[in-house]
Amino acid sequence: MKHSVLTQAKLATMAPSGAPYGLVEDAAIAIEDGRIRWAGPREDLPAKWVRAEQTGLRGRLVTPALIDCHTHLIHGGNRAREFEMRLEGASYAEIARAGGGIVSTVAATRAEDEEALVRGALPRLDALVAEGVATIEIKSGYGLTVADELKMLRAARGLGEARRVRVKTSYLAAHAVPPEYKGRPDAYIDEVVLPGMDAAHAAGLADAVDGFCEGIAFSPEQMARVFEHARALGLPVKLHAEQLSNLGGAKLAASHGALSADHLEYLDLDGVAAMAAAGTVAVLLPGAFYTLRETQLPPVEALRAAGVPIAVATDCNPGSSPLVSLLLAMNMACTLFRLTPEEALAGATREAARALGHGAEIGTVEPGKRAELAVWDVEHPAELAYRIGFNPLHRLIIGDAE
Ligand code: DI6
Ligand code: FE
Repeated sequence: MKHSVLTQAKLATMAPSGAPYGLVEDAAIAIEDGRIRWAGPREDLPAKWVRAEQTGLRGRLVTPALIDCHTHLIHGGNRAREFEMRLEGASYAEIARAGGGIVSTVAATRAEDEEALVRGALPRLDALVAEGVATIEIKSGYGLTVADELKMLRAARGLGEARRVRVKTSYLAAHAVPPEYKGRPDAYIDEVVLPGMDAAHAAGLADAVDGFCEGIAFSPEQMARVFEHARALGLPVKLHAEQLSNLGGAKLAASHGALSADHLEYLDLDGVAAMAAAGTVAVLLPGAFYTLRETQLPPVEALRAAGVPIAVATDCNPGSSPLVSLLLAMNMACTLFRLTPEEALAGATREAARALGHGAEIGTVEPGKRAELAVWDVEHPAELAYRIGFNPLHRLIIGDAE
């Protein structure tokens, strides 16, 4: 049995204990067989752990390892040219209608094989892991044929094998209508999205099903068909909703018991209430808000008042959020959306775990959960969201302290 004890830690458990951040000033954490067995004030450490091998952390801050619960990490090419076009005045929707946007990344992604996709994504994954990320969600959605969507999902799984990181995949064939189905979105759903979902599910490649509900993508009626199919397979759903306009996507997602509804700048009170009732997590993506120079703010105060859990993620993608830093996403969530630093850290740990349907296993430092911890060279947890472009990670501990 492998066991060890971390001591001299300042511990932010992020468990809802009443204390801000669940903070314990002089803490000890006992780890056995990859799980947290005990965490609390050092002076209360049970006798059975006192004799175990101890690692002193010299007062460093320990938090749950970070979780990036919404990324498009796997993709071919980049969209720096589109960045230039936006600076010349074109809007995201105009570029999409002109055949740029998501569809241009589709061409680049179709052109790469699985190995090239993994190779291209590894530096991005490494940047996130270097900041303390131990779990990452990765979507398909740039293949848009059955074979290319499966290729993306296999590449995502490949990343999880290449690094010590947990990858949760989302099948996002309902991301855009590919050029060969232009004007025929329902045929695309029937001929690609639904059969591809069956194939991804049969191969164990999809942990959830996602979609983009928007004027430039799929209507609520179309997404409902996709969700019904997912639920018949027993797959949880989530949705890109209310990013550019309000089509009632969050409400639709909530009515299907969605794990999360993401973006949400145009969410209305009806949608907030539906999410609260369903326990659907609001995933805020300030990197896309920033990149698109959006001015409509997500209704954070209403989400809070309704008790909707709020997560924060990078949305790392080549178009609307070329952001490869979860710490910076946390900072932006505070400065742009007025989250507190505590909410931002909860959003990248506890609530991100819930958004992935994994809240029982990860996201807080509590007995029974996986021992996945980030150790930081900071004095207070508010520092994690406070600095811009600085990485204070000391080390990531996954499993038994090594
Ligand atoms: N909303 C987004 O922000 C990403 N996908 C989506 O549905 C953007 C994807 C892209 O622009 O490539
Ligand atoms: Fe996204």
